[in-house]
Amino acid sequence: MKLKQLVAALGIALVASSAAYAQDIKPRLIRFGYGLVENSNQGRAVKLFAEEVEKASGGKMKVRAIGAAALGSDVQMQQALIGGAQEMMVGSTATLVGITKEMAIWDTPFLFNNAQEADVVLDGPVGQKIIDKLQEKGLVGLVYWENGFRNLTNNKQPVAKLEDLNGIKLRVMQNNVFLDSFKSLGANAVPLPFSELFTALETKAVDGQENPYNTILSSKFYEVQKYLTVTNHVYSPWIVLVSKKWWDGLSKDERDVLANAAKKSRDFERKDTREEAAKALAELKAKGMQVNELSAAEANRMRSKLTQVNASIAANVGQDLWNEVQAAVEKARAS
Ligand code: TF8
Repeated sequence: MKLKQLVAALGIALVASSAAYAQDIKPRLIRFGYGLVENSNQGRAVKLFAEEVEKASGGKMKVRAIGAAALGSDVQMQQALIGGAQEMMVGSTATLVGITKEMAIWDTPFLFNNAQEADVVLDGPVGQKIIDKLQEKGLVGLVYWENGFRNLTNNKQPVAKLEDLNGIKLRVMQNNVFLDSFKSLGANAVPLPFSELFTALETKAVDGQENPYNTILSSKFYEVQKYLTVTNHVYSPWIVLVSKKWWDGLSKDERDVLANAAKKSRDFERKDTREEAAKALAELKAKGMQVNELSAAEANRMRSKLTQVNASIAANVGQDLWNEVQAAVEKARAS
């Protein structure tokens, strides 16, 4: 090798190694917990997130995805993140209300008319403002995913009118808005973690529950629930969370890897969820569920009962934030 070539080769080697060093990334193991099964919209998106993180970090950051609530219910995992015993999770915003009261805004019945409105508001400034509130509680929120529009199932009778809910023992998420909403509909609302729901339905400890079609399908609720009523009573987001204790020890590059992978997972998850939801109702019927739609009159009666909780949500999250969200929804609706 001539001297000139040697110098050139050395130069290339130097540039290459400094590029690797420019990325300040250490070997990291990320325990990422979630509540649904692996073969669900949630599980598929966690898998994509894990792949993106590994790719972008040159294999240094490894995500160990742990589904089916094997690390605990949403509430238990949130506490593990706050304490620093677990790095990441995805779960419902509804179960965060006890930690960050502003999250209750996403429990507002009929807040969004469609998923596009939800995307614009959740990804916009007010969605970010609510995510930022988590920091003082020891959590970092990265992105919202779609859980989806919730629908009612039960094992007692078809719910065609408001009165049909009387006395139905209905599992709700561990959250006062959901508790109050379904009590005001006349149901006997029982808060339970999702991880206990299938067994509670199977053993008839509760008669019914409410969740998006995707979850009714992936969690096999059709095996233990006969009737499905199309109510679309609320749009539930999921939120991807990081332990702030752990996050604070990461480099800027490591944080960027997570934030970018989270955005990719969000786009993938929403598309996947919507495609699945579009087919899920037919599948649930094929599995034997009896599906009914509410008449316009009954839907309105339910709607007016459910929206009675709006004033208390506004009082809890603060009137200013409530107004800001309403304005953002109106803007999204008009665009
Ligand atoms: C519920 C939620 C659940 C989520 C999931 C376990 O009914 O809709 O789907 O919390 O992350 O609890």
